[in-house]
Amino acid sequence: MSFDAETNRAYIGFATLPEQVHRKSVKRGFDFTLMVVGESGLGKSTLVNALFLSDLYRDRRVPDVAERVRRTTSIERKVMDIEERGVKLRLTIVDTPGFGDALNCEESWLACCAYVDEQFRQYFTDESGLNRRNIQDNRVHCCLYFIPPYGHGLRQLDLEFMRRLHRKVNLVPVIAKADTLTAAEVRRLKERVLSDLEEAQIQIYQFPECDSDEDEEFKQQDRELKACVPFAVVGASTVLDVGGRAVRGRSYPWGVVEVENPTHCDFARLRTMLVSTHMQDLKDVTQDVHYENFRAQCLSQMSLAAAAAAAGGRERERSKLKRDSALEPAAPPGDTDRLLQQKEEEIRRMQNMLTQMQEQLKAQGRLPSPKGDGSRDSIVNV
Ligand SMILES: Nc1nc2c(ncn2[C@@H]2O[C@H](COP(=O)(O)OP(=O)(O)OP(=O)(O)O)[C@@H](O)[C@H]2O)c(=O)[nH]1
Ligand SMILES: [Mg+2]
Repeated sequence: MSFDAETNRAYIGFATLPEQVHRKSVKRGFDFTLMVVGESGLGKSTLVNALFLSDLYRDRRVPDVAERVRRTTSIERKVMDIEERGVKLRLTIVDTPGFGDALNCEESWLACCAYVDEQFRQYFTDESGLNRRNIQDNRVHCCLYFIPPYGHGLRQLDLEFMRRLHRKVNLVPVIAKADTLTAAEVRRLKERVLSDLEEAQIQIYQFPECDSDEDEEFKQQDRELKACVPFAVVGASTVLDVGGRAVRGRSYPWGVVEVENPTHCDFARLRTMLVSTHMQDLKDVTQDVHYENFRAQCLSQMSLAAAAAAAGGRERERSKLKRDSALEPAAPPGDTDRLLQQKEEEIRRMQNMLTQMQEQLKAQGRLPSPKGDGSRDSIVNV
């Protein structure tokens, strides 16, 4: 036990627990998986590059029209290790080029759904295995769904995708290429998207309630964040010189749209949410809600399968018994006949003996009366 001179009190030392956890987590590093889904050309890759200051899609080849008509949604996984002030983050980006490209895009969601499930299944298998300590978590922690800016709300394709995935993954809808809309149009589209989601009963990622003891600045930031869902974003891969400042943006004849300027679009808020404030909550919800759902389903399927197997086993046992008993009469016919013959032989011999005895008694004049005593009856009954 030590003595704290500042507070003049004895202390045990567990106040350093947060530092221990911090040190351990930093040493281990963090992982996060982000999935980006949306029609081709909506700016998914450009946004990812801008979000993580990377150039992940350098050697990308844009498929021609004929190829895109036949195309099905493919899944492209890229992993990058980033480090910032000694903190390591292993970021996995799951891109879905080809989503909604094909002429018949009814089942565009299938590949994404299968991917999300597969990661859950892998985690479930690893967790039940021997090497539980070094599990690689590839579960999708967040899915950015890109809504086109030119429609009037959500289309059937958008609704279908979200309906299939909202119980599996944290959905964060974003309005793509918001620079193509006026401020009023952005507002209208956001309202429309929210009402479409509510009508379709689709549950997007809910930000956790802000603690009442948080400071006012944090609460204000939290309110602003919640108010701008779905995030209207602009992506750009070029860095421009604006009044001596280097900014990532898009240059138009009438001016520059600055990607990170919060008065131009919600890009900066989205990045703050994803990276600085809610990354851990997105992971927690994935673990506690979505993965738990998957795990519960798996376990109930497994117990159903076990019950069916046990019932099948009992049934098999019963029919085997039936089969065996049905087989019994057909047992070697020679044996049964021989047994019957032996019995008949014995009875006949005893009857002969009885007849002889009766004749002897008759000859001696000592035959009992017809009502007789028990002994006779008992002889006849043999
Ligand atoms: N106006 C505008 N154009 C953008 C924006 N973001 C990207 N673009 C442009 O849109 C085109 C397609 O961008 P990508 O990022 O390749 O689109 P994608 O969604 O990854 O497309 P696929 O990989 O085919 O699914 C490029 O020419 C980008 O420069 C944006 O916010 N506004
Ligand atoms: Mg792309």
